Amino acid sequence: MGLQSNVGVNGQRLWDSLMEMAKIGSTPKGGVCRLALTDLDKQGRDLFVSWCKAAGCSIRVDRMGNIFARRAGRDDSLPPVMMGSHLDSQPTGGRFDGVYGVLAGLEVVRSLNDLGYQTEAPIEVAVWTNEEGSRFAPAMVASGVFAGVFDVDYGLSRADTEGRTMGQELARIGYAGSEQVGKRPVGAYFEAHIEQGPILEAEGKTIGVVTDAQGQRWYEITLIGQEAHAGPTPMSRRRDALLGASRIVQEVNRIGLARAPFACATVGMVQVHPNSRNVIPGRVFLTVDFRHPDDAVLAGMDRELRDFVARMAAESRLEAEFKQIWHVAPIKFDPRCVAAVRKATGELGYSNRDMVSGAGHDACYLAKAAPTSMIFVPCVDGISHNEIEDATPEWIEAGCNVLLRAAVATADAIEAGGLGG
Ligand code: HGY
Ligand code: MN
Ligand code: MN
Repeated sequence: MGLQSNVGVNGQRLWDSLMEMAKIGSTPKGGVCRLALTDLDKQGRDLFVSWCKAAGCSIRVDRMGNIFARRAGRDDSLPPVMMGSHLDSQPTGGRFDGVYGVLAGLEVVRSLNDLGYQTEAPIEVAVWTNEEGSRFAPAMVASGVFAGVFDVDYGLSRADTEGRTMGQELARIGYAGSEQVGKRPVGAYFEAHIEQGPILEAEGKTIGVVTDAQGQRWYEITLIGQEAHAGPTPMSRRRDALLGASRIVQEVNRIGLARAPFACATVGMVQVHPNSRNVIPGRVFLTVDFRHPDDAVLAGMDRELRDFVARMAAESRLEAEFKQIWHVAPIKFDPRCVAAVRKATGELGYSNRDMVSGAGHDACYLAKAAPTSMIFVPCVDGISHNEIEDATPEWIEAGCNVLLRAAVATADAIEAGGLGG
């Protein structure tokens, strides 16, 4: 039992699979646009399922469209060791965000097949629906249902800006599975992902041993003023919703900067109505994304934003609808899984450092359902959520080698009660 010290994954095969998947929804600057539950997401899912079947896996799909490709273990009654991530992307997404964790999991399966190695517990590769939260909010909603954070009706009712729900879109693309969501034991979960920030590359480190992930709060704010003519309407009489929104954008940035270096504060979406150059905007919808590793600091950012919006709206004679649509607290990954990643990294001799994840990941919710941790690899210039997102084949292979070792060692040590009994 146990992998020989000189075995590893087939980095070229993994790279080729990533580049093949990147053809689906490819965009002009080398990225992808594969929004959740679109026809392109379906194409990516179908390709992944065909590869898993070719690798001898059985396939299950649950009611949230989460896909599980399973490789049998010697004792199939044991809870599986799961790896995975997401295939959906941002509108200007990259070739690695999410896809890397999914296809690295598949490469682990393919490598075990090459080695003729059967783990004690089964191995599963998971694809979580709508991790990005771009088309449907909130992010990570399907892994959240799996972890029992949201109920399945809430998940299926999430609607896009055209009013199409996840339930309708899952049925339309043929991924409305019948399996109940979650409610089954998972021995451990490992997610490989690009860092999506600059630290590993700047420090010349190959592996990020992820110990924690920061918390997030997402808001939707609608400001209501009054449409009026841009010409005859005196400045003093205006109720300009976009002027109000611009003040919120400034304040969001100030709240983040006031808590440097860890706080993050972003207004990513602004919809102006009627969006006509000679009409004073009567209505503006905007989103706010707050992040911090400390939930108490995040709560302070929340209070400051609420107070500011109420005060600014009153002063500007605007109405403000203020909704917090999501809060995920900071999480600590399971020390046993972190240790498995650290041990595998050490055996392989990769330079490494501990990290707190700045981005949210499905692993943040899986951590509520099973012992979980993550493996980061660098990305070029730390750029992600951008078509130019890039990584080197060496980084991609290294992270997958760590995933192979950590997952196999864990699957061979799983006892009926889960990791290490
Ligand atoms: O927003 C995030 O952190 C992730 O990319 N969904
Ligand atoms: Mn991701
Ligand atoms: Mn992302």
